[in-house]
Amino acid sequence: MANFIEIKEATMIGEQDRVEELTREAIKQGVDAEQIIQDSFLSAMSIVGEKFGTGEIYIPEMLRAARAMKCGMEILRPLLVGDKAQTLDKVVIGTVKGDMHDIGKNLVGMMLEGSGFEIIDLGIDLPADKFVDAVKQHRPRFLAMSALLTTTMAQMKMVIDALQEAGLRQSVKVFVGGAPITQGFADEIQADGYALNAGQAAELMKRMLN
Ligand code: B1M
Repeated sequence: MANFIEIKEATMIGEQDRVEELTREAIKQGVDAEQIIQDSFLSAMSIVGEKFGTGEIYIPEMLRAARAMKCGMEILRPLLVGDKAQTLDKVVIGTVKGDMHDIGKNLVGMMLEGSGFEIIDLGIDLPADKFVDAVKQHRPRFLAMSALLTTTMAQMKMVIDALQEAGLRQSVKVFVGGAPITQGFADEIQADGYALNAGQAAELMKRMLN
């Protein structure tokens, strides 16, 4: 039986080697990758976020936990991404300007890739023109933006406006997501879609293709 609690605790305290070892063990035991993400990694990040919020831990600890989760996620990547038997369409994805958070964005990218999409990951801290250039260059069906800070979510609207100005708004479906983002906010900035989590993003985009 996989020890979700042990993986969670090792992630919280940022023990990368232990996280890798336990994640490999869990895979060998045939545990579902998405269950490890849900019950260990996301649960760890949620506690880390709470502890940061109450001043119990500081940025270095939060960063260590994030790095440990990333290591574990890399081990799970092949299981999430699969063998890419079919390619559905292109998705350009990135985290908006001023925002360095990329774990959620990476997870969304992996789930989309696993669902058959071709992912063009632009990275983090992206000004609007980088998104616009990528849409011009790659002509994707979807543009997915991630923001984790209440101070950076407004950047999403700036990207949508910049797409409009460049005459590209109608050529791409804009999806937004991230912890502070809501359906209401997505409607307000006239995004085409909002997803609460990575699984939902993949489902919604697949549905929109039909
Ligand atoms: Co930051 N941080 N952080 N942080 N951090 C939060 C977000 C925070 C809530 C913590 C807290 O105070 N409790 C808080 C934001 C408060 C707010 O704005 N209201 C916060 C803060 C304040 C900060 C700093 C400002 C701290 C400081 O410097 N004083 C700073 C900002 C740096 C910057 O970006 N400019 C900062 C820095 C960092 C680290 C660098 C240390 C690190 C990030 C490392 C990294 O990403 N490489 C970090 C971390 C790890 C967190 C927490 C603990 C965890 C975030 C995470 O990775 N979660 C976070 C607390 C929390 O979220 N509970 C916190 C796991 C991830 C899988 O979930 O990203 O939400 P998430 O993604 C989800 C969904 O949101 C959705 O799908 C994913 C799951 O399936 N989703 C999408 C995400 N993007 C999507 C895009 C889509 C669709 C769905 O497109 C269509």
